[in-house]
Amino acid sequence: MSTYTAPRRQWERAEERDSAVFLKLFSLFAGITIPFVIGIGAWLAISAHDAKKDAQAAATRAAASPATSAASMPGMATSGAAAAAAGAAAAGTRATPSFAGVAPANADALAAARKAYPAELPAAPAGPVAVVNLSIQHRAVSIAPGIHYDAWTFGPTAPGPVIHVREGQTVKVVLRNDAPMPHSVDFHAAQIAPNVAFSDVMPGKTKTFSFVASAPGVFMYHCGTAPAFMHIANGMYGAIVVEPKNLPPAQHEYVLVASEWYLNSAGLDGAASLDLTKAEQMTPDWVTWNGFAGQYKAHPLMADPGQTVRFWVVDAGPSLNTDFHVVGTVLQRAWLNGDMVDAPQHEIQTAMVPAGGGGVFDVRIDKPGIYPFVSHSFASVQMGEVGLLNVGHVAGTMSH
Ligand SMILES: [Cu+2]
Repeated sequence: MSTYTAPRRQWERAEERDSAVFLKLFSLFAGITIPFVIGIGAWLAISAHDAKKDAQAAATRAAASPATSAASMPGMATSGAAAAAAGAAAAGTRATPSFAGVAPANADALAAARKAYPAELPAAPAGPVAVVNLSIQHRAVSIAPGIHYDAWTFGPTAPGPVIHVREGQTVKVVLRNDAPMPHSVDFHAAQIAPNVAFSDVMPGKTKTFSFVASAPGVFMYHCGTAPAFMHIANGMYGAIVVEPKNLPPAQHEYVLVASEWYLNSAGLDGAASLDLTKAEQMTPDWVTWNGFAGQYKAHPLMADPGQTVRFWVVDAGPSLNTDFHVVGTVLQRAWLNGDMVDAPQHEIQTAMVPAGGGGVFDVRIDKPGIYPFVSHSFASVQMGEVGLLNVGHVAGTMSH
């Protein structure tokens, strides 16, 4: 017992001594640091006040003289509205109100008269090398009936052209920048050093790089110039199909690229630009298949009963996923995530296609009718991500 007690008392005494020393040291430390901390606090308060004043002044300047502000920001929007939005965001102001569903009185006539983005998968070039020419442009595009947007594009449309190659082909990309600011292209199908291949191309310049399309599936390509978020939101994306060997045949193959649009105005009278705050909050005005709300309602995709229809789906985002679903059937084959190395899954009701990802889906419909294809995340349908597959060339339409 004694052999146990004595060491314990020694330990207690040692602790008391340590406590006394600690209290002295703490008093000394506090005496030095508390006034210092108070001083830092006061300095931070003054700095925050100054920063707020600076941000407000910057926002006012951006709104007053948008073109100059945009030009002074490398990699940022050249449009005044986007620059103003960036300035406003710095000041902590809010996004513009929603313009979802805004439509002129003649919206149906405009939708019918407009030629739809071609969803049919184009043929893959023959030979070992597929040459892909992409020209980058800044141009106004139409994203819904009567709604215009100042887009940045690959080619004349957003999305850019559908690229179709075969597994194992070498893809030679020739990228020409006809826009007034740096841009680039990032191919998700490539396995390549991105700092070299995907680097910026200056206005008026061309760059060439090649990669071997060794991974089959359907992939996104997009501008990767910083901030890539803004470049994608402005329309710089498209789909590349890398067709695997020994794929079961399909009578119709359609490519669908989903994306969201975030507008700083309705886009009815003049073209809208990006509302960056709205994009950051992921509250789009429009969500589209192939860049135009509801275009395959006015111009349905066609098939005959009993035919296999293959959908090659990419979700370009920039931020929302697509939950692919065809009303009135199931996805008989579903290559989820665009994985075409492994066998597909079967009889799926809804398949998620993530932002920046793809999926390949076969349906075979025996009964004539009109079958909507949607994102079953239904807010996106409300904002335009809906089209129709007309099986058997039947009359009529269907809303969803
Ligand atoms: Cu770009």
